[in-house]
Amino acid sequence: MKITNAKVIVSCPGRNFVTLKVMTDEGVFGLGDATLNGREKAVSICLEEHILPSLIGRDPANIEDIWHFFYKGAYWKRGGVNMAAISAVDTALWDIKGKVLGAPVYNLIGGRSRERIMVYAHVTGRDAEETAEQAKGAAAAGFRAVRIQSGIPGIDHTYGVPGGRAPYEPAEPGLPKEYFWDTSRYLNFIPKLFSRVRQACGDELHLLHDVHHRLTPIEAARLGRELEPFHPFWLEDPVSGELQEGLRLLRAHSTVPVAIGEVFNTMYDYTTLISEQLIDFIRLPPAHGGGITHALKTAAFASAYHIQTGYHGATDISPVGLAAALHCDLALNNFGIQEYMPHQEIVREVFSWNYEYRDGDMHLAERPGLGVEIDEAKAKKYLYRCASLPVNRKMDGTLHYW
Ligand code: EZ4
Ligand code: CO
Repeated sequence: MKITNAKVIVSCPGRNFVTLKVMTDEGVFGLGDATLNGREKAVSICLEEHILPSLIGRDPANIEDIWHFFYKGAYWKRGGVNMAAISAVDTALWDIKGKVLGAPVYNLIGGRSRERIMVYAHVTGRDAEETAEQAKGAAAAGFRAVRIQSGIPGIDHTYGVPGGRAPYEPAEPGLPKEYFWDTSRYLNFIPKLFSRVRQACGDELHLLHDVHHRLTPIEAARLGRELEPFHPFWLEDPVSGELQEGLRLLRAHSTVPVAIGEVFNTMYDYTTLISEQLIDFIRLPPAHGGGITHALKTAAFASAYHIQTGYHGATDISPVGLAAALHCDLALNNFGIQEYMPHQEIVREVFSWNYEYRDGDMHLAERPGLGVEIDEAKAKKYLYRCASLPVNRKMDGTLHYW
């Protein structure tokens, strides 16, 4: 069997998605998600100019060899753009393998380890009161885990909280918007938010929160310690993850579980974090972390240290990328939880998929390969639109992490 052709499909049904389609001489094709929010064109050019010409002619069965050809062969290893491109190739090859063998991908990587995949919902409010109400509503609708993000007194715009009624979407049309941030107001507010939500929802609902990289290690330690009475399921990206050793400080002061790595791109970003047990959940999803091949290795490394998966699943992961995560979620013993942020209805015009949300869990239907389809004619109708993630400044204008 040979790869005869491959193409990159850039489409914008409500938001931009970059999808790779790999075709073979036997008519079987595979899909991979190459979406990197705000850097879509960089990944599509990387694929078209630097990767696909060397992919054509290879046997799609040899996934491990092809992975290493593009990883080691790039010479400039790692990096978000390169790894998003490699992830898409890898995912498409697993899709092909599943279709050729007539098996869902999860059956090729160990089979079902569980009946269902616990997901967490996104709960937001303009203030603590509204967030608590929304959390109660999500629990009543069947969710057993919710991520709580709230407007903060004295800060005009907060990460994760939509301005109007539309669902939250991180990238906004045009060039990056600039927002303002105040760490001390944030730190004073979040324990009050947790207290209010616990009061409204009781003890059982799992509560998660995304700090979105904004604290220093010692600030994160303070927050972790102050949240302990409310036993969060996790604190996500409490610090920007570049300084892995920084997490030692948080660990020394708090038992709050920590999730890190949605902006990472290989297991090497995790070596200190995992081997010193400085975190509890890995966030790096197959779509950005080297596809299914490398995600399995990262998960195996984590499993030796009692660390679980909690894959990133925001709307900038396409249905193809989310399906790749769900196959791993179903098969891995050290699965923890899966993020679920539903795509807009319009996304169904272009993609169809085999996963379904029901009663707090995601369920995967048994279809060969990944189980996701793309309608190329419809995809063409939705032209790429420039959109950017915002930047954040401290109140005095200093550029900070967003
Ligand atoms: O800001 O995916 O946990 N989820 C997140 C996301 C990220 C976006 C960036 O593209 O942090 O909302
Ligand atoms: Co996050």
